[in-house]
Amino acid sequence: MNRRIYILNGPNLNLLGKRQPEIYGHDTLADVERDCAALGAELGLETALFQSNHEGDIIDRIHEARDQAAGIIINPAAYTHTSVAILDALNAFDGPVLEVHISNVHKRESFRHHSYVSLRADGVIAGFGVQGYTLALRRMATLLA
Ligand code: DHK
Repeated sequence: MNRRIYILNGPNLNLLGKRQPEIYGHDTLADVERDCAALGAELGLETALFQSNHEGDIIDRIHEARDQAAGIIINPAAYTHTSVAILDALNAFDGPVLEVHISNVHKRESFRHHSYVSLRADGVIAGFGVQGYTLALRRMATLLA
């Protein structure tokens, strides 16, 4: 069985560690990639992390996941709150989908309180910092067991 997990990240997350560290922390996306790969090895999961600032690129990765990945962990960043197209793409993926937000979006501006992706996600993590990615990976291992 395919044990590959796609970890997809939306706009501005390439600046993780440099951008508003008081909100998003000091760890970089490379740190997240390394931590997820290490935990994935323990859990018997192969991780593949992608980031794009472009909605269509994220949709293309979700389409690719249909036959390349067993599950998707996604932080759509600002597209969380705007993208019906990403929701539609996730609805065309059969495996588990877990939604991650580094910050506690519910403690922030009201426009961050609504998520299109939550209509598809099997679970949501918000406000756990970058630790949310590894927590989601642990949950993914349980869902795929
Ligand atoms: C990241 C972003 O870039 C924001 O647009 C979201 C999310 C929250 C996060 O907390 O990871 O509103």
